[in-house]
Amino acid sequence: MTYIAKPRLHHPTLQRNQVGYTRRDYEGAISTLCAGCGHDSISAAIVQACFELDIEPHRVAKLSGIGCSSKTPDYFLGNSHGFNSVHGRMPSVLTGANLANRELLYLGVSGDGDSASIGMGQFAHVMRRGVNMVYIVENNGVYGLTKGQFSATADAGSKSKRGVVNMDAPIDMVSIALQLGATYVGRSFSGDKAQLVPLIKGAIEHGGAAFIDVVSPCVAFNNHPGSTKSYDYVREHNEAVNRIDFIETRAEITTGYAPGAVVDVQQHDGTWLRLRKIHDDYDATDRIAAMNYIARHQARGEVVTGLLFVDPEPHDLHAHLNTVATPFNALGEADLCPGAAALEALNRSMR
Ligand SMILES: Cc1ncc(C[n+]2csc(CCOP(=O)(O)OP(=O)(O)O)c2C)c(N)n1
Ligand code: SF4
Ligand SMILES: [Mg+2]
Repeated sequence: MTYIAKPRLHHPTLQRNQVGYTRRDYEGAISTLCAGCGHDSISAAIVQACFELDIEPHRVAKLSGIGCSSKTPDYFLGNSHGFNSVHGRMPSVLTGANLANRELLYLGVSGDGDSASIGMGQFAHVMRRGVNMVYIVENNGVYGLTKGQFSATADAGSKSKRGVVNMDAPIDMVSIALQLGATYVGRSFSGDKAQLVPLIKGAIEHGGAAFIDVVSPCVAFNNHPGSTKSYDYVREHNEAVNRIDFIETRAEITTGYAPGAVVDVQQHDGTWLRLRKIHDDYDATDRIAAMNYIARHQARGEVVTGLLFVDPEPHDLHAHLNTVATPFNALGEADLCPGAAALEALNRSMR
């Protein structure tokens, strides 16, 4: 319950990271979600990724919409900035915050209802504009918070808990993100922390629009036979194309893999993504091939996971708009008010 405060005491020998924080410093309030909800595992993966990357919590801004998934930023990174926006409108609030201050790490957390139903338009534009962020959709195929209606990601033919069959075609968030130009696209499963944590770490270091679709079963409304977003279905149909290791410097890269078994991709900030191939024919740097591969396997009912696409040289919105690097709150009066002559020149140029 949220009114029960989490004890702040912790064991004095708890491991600290390079910036002096323990894992506890990245946690938030006690979760009020249902026991076993996939969303809580995603929160734990975010905590672990930020702890391991030595991120200072005050450098992070968490943004969300409305839903059980959108409540989760209360349960991690309790010392970071946070804004719980309106249903489906997180992307525009995140875009505005990012434009005002590019020095924070923007973490957007949303649900399949929040992003693929009411927020589809906003989702599309934040991806195509290349906003520098980590955008996570906690995808359970239903509106969990409002008691289990099908969302737009529910597969056609899948059944609700009451036996109703969904007849509408599903929206595949990963395919849409790829088509819209996202430069880092992954899919994972809340039950696979070994895959999810490095995917989040790679996304944090990416420097462009990074999107991760995480299948996250809703134990209250969509975890029964007939659901394609249940723990059992995803375990049985999970087709991982690669395993990603996040490596901070080249010096840490060790070999020992057969030639062709791994691909090392350097991101623009100097970090490395090591992709251990599971499917030889999968190339995570080829956008069109990735879209084809995902569509073919999806038609067979498989859930393709892993790092599905990465462009190691992303361009973000600030580069497109040629914005000033200094955060707005650090600009002085002279920068913000260039004077009457400058205004007159600007007005003249528009006549
Ligand atoms: C404008 C508006 N319309 C509808 C709602 C009702 N509503 C709240 S959460 C939600 C769906 C949430 O689904 P999802 O984003 O998938 O989150 P989940 O609870 O499944 O994690 C809806 C329809 C609302 N809060 N605001
Ligand atoms: S209703 Fe579903 S999505 Fe919401 S907390 Fe419970 S299990 Fe999670
Ligand atoms: Mg949902």
